[in-house]
Parts: sequence; C-alpha cells; structure tokens
Amino acid sequence: MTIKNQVNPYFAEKKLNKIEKSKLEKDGLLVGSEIEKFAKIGWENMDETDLKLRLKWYGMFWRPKTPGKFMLRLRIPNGVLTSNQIRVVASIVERYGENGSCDITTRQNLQLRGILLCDLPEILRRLREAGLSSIQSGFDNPRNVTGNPLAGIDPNEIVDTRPYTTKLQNFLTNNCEGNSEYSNLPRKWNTAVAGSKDNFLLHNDIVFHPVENNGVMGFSIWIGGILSPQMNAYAFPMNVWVLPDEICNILDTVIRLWRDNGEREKRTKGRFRMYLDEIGHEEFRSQVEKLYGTLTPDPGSIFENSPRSHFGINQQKQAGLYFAGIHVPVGRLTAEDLQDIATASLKYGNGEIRLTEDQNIIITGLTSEKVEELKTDTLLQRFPLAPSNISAGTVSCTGNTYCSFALTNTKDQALKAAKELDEELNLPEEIKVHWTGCPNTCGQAYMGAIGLTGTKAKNAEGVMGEGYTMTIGGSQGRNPTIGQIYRKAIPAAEIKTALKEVLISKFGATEKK
Ligand code: SRM
Ligand code: SF4
Repeated sequence: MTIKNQVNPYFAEKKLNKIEKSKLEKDGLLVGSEIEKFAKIGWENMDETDLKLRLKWYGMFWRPKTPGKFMLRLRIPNGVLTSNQIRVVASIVERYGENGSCDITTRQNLQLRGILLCDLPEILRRLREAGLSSIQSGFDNPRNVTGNPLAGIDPNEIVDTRPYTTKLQNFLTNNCEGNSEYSNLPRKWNTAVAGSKDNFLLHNDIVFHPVENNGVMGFSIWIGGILSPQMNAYAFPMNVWVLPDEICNILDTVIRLWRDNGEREKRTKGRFRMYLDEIGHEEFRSQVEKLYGTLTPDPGSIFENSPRSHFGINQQKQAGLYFAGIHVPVGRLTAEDLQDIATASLKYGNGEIRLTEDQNIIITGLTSEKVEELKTDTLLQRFPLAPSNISAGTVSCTGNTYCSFALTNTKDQALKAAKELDEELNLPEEIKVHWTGCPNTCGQAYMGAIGLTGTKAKNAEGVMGEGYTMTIGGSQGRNPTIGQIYRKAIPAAEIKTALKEVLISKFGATEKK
C-alpha cells in the first residue's frame, strides 16, 4: 500500500488548525507500519500524537479514563456478523478479564474495551483472518457504512443493502488496506444505504435511497445529515439519481469537493453540512455536475412508514424462515454474552447475526421448530425477545465510564430509569429514548422521541452536578423531525421523574395500578 500525505493545492494554502497540521505532517495511515514497534516499546514511550491521534486510523483509541487500556472500534458494514467473527471478538476481549467488554454502537458496529497495545499486531491479524477490520474507523475518516439491518431477509425491502454497503466500504478503505484518498478529511464522514421504505438513515453525510427511475432500480442521493454540538439536521435530497454501479464514483466526487475545499481552520465548522450550507446547496450540485458529468435528476424518494420494531419473532422474506429480534440493554456485552450469542445463532439460526443502530441484535434464518427451541433458551433471560416498551426503545452512548467528553454517566442511568419506568407505567407502544452524555450526540438524542443530552445542572440544594437537556419530537418516520428542546438542565437524580412526567403528558403513558 502506498500512503501519501494529502498535500493538496486547495488546503495546503489554507490556515490550518493544530490537528490539521499534525495530519499534514504525517498521515494517520502511516502508523500502520509502526504498530509492531509501538507494541514492543509500549504506549509510555510513544510519540504523543501517534498515541492519541494517529492510532485512531487503525481504530485504536487512547482512553484518558483508563490509561493503557484502549478501545478498539471495528467496522462492520451493514452490521452483519458471522458466528465465527463473534467468537473471534469474544476471544479478544475475554483475555482482558473484567476490563474486557464490547459495546454495540449507534453505527451498527462493535467497540472492544480493555485492549492492550502489546496485543494490537496479533489482534489486527486475527481480525483480518476473520474478515473483520478496524481501519479508518475513527477521527477524520469515512466511518462504518450502515444499511438496513434486515437486508436480504426483509419482506418489505426494495433492495438488499449488503452488496452496496460492502462495495462502499471496500471503496472507501481500499479493501480495508487503508485508503489515503480519504484519510485526511476535514472531519468524519458518515455513509449509509437505505433498503426499505421505513429505513431512512437521514442523519448521515450521504444516504443512498433505493428508487426506481423509469422502471430501472437506482439510488436517490441525500446529503448533509449531521448530529453535533453545532447543529442537528437531517440529510436533504441532492436531486441526483444514480445507477447502482455509479455509487462509488458519485460518492468520490461529493467527498472530494468537501475534502479539498472544506474548513480546516475552525474544526467546529469542518463538517460536510457546514460546507454545504456555506457554498449553497444548488451551487454544490452544480460543482458536482462539473466534475462528474451530466447528473440525472432525482425522481423522488418515497418515505412510507415509520420504522418497524425488530423485536420478537418475525417472518423473513424467505418462506418458512424467521428472524429473532433480541434486546441487548444499552448494547453492552461481555465475552461470555458474545460466545452465547454466537452459539445461539448456530444452534437456532443460520449462524449469522445483525447489529442494529438501536444497539440490539437480530438472529437470522430460524425455522419454526427452532423458534420454539430458542424461546426456551436461558439467553433470553438476559436478552429478551419482548422487552418492555421503554427498555425496548432505550439507546445510550458510552458515557463517563470510558468517555472523557461525557458530562453524565448515561448507560447505567438509562438502564435504571428504563427498568423503573417500565415497572411503573403502561405505555401504548415502544418509545425511543436516546441518551447521550454530551452535546456530541453520539447517542443520537435529537432523533429520539425523547432525547437526553448530558449537561451540568444544579440540584435542589443548588449543588452543580450531572444533568440532562430533554428534547422531544425526534423521529425518522414518514415526516422525519429533529427533536426540540423541552426542558433544560434537569438534575440527573430527577431524570426518572422528568421522564415519567413527559411520558404521561405527551406519550399516552398511564400509571400501573
Ligand atoms: Fe461519537 C466522538 C463514541 C456515534 C458524534 N464518539 C466520539 C468519541 C470517539 C470521543 C472520545 O474520544 O471519547 C467517543 C468514544 C467513546 C468511547 O470510548 O466509546 C464516541 N460515537 C461513539 C459511539 C461508540 C456511541 C455509542 O455508544 O454507540 C458511536 C460509535 C459509532 C461507530 O461505530 O462508528 C458514536 N458519534 C456517533 C454518532 C451517531 C452516528 O454516527 O449515527 C454521532 C452523530 C452523528 C454525526 O456524526 O453527525 C457522533 N462523536 C460525535 C462527535 C461530534 C461530531 C461533530 O460534528 O462535532 C464527536 C466529537 C468529535 O468528532 O470531535 C464524537
Ligand atoms: Fe462521549 Fe459525548 Fe459521544 Fe457520549 S456523546 S460517547 S459522552 S463524546
């Protein structure tokens, strides 16, 4: 692999912030050839920028909260995993005892905890052998490509998103070897492929929506989705439709324009949406056209339904086969959980699982006999098929256990509140409650019917501590909406009461007798 610094006539002349200077001085992908050396010398003897910045190009995140115990972020296109891959991940985290664990992320992905640098070369080798990768999964790189979690088994699907998410990942990462064309972007880049009329994914920088044009299947392109401290907005149609074999070329044109012209001085303004808003949406389209050639106008995407719940036993599009949607509370898994899930997928299904953006799992390919057997498995005591309505919709970012940006704990508070509220309230349907520990919005708070964003808040005694801003009304239904602020600075200790109030007043909940 040849890795070049993206010394580029456009941004080399620009005023660069500190991070940009570090990236220009040495591309993050260049540490790939030094990983063996880092493993030998230890993190204590590494260059600080290699340690805290460039290792993220290999998915390895220095955690100030747990020095020396890293987080390793994988990339799992479309969230599809085989039982063998799950076992490999399990055996990696198993080695770290109680420090080792795994989280399902809000990008249909896995993050491994407790990783020691001395093990990284071996771990990367094992991941590669299993067909997994962590390449370019963090920082100013193209992130995990997401898709319909029911791809290929969805009775309502328009297209199976798996071939496209894989193709896009291979294109963006140079078949997981590392792609220096996209290793020095102004900020992160999020790509998604929608597959069904209730599968919107509008929070991504680019979304490919399957739409027929004069009887030919292709994709409408939506751009500019963003969730961030600066702004929260969904993608809008670029008024471009492409054939399936054009998705990589159009993606390349779109990224390239932003890569070469996007903001590199003020980091907070570096996101693609800010660039689009600055130059104008029409102007961006005409610049794409200049580079790409004549563009086909979008015949119009149709969003028909609210997203389905995946929980329980559901019919696949293949006659006689079912998928089991299983709840993983706040996406947390131990090595043992992973092994048990791999075993269940082999015992009852076709040896495959899907990860969802809601941090849950789906076991695929069950026959009706196997469905009955699964229902008696003790795995379901930990990971239920039919979670109660509040637990079912609870999504949470990492929070202050591992994340140094966090202003709140999130995962434990989310679990406790959901459990107690499910005991105290009847709710007509599953409700999305998204917890995020700071305005970075990794827990996608503004997409939730209820969103909780970590902040500082004074309690009743006037003491400053953990708190949340509550937003309501976020959805990716037929008319996608971004949540609006409902209450500010709610002390964390009062969050359950605040949630109860809003669930009763706005979402039809009633007290259990
Ligand atoms: Fe995120 C930074 C965790 C999805 C917006 N995110 C971080 C860091 C890396 C900060 C850090 O170094 O501690 C967090 C790692 C904590 C840890 O130890 O786990 C972190 N983000 C996560 C995850 C794990 C949350 C989760 O519990 O699921 C998600 C991993 C996704 C993945 O597998 O790749 C995650 N982050 C998101 C999303 C949701 C999404 O992609 O759909 C967003 C909002 C969408 C978007 O980007 O438009 C998101 N993360 C951010 C931001 C704010 C970006 C911005 O424009 O300002 C940051 C901070 C930054 O990039 O500077 C951030
Ligand atoms: Fe950390 Fe904030 Fe992201 Fe939560 S939202 S994982 S606290 S950066």
